[in-house]
Amino acid sequence: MNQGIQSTPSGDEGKLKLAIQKSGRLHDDSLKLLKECGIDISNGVNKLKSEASNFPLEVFFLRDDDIPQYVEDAVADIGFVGENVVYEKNKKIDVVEKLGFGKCRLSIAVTRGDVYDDVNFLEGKRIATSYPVLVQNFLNEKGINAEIHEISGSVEIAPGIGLAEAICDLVSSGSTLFMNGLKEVETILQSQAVLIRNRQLAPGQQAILDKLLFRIQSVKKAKNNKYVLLNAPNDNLQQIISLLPGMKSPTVLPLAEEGWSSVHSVISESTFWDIIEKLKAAGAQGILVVPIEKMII
Ligand code: PRT
Ligand code: ZN
Repeated sequence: MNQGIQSTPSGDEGKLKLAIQKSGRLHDDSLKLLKECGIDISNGVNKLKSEASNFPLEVFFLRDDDIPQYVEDAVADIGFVGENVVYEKNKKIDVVEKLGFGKCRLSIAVTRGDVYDDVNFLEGKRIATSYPVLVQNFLNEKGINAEIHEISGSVEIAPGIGLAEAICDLVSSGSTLFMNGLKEVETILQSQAVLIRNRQLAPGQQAILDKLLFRIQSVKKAKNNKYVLLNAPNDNLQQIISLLPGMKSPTVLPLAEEGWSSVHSVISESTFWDIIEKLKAAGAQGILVVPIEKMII
């Protein structure tokens, strides 16, 4: 539904219009990401739109389901929205960047007592979902015929009230399925929030998007890395340095105490514990691990 926002096809080349969720699971993280990118947005309750005070960005607050259409129609130039919504709506827009929040999966679940060996269980069954397009694609891929019942909310109660034998819904912790006596049997999509864009941005708007993307990527890199400071005995310095790749190579400074050095470096979250254990084994002491706010490479 158009909530009174008018499309401006000619656009304002000096400004980018971003659509984010008005309220719900993606709202706070969308604003947090903008803040981490150094962009100040005043977020009044019941506000339809807001302007950044220090970046050429106008933010529209919308229902997540409407964001792909608004971006296709150029009412908004870009949007932050879940991949589940993007692929269900299938609009003519481009996905530009994964944003690292709103992570969940779209899964098929059946009653816990059912014996589910494989996807053939679903043949001839009724599946309740708010994602009919994605479920139909999945069934086609697997060569299964099943009846899809589209419902807009509380999908998890469908088997209990005799509406369907299976459901397909978003899952994060799994507790909603558990509380409703269901078990997850197939994951059809892994999803997170992504940045989408209109396919015909003016050059000025593309330049603003590039700036925003540069900031988003710096924030994401920083989150995936830690700054490490440690004391190393000079005897083992080479071994310790070889464990620490750093952005170029680690910084090594002499300590006041003879025979010791201070080593500084950046390590990635994914290899963090593995490397820390090896550093300890190599004689590193006083290891400090510090979060990084931004990382510009
Ligand atoms: O009003 P509007 O239409 O904007 O909001 P909405 O009610 O459609 O969406 P909202 O705020 O619930 O979710 C927005 C987006 O958050 C989704 O489109 C997903 O991209 C993402 N997301 C991440 C989730 C979840 N995790 C999630 N767990 N969206 C919904 N859920 C629901 C799920 O539907 C189920 O009811 O949470 C329940 C399951 O959670 P667990 O933790 O019990 O497994
Ligand atoms: Zn929605």
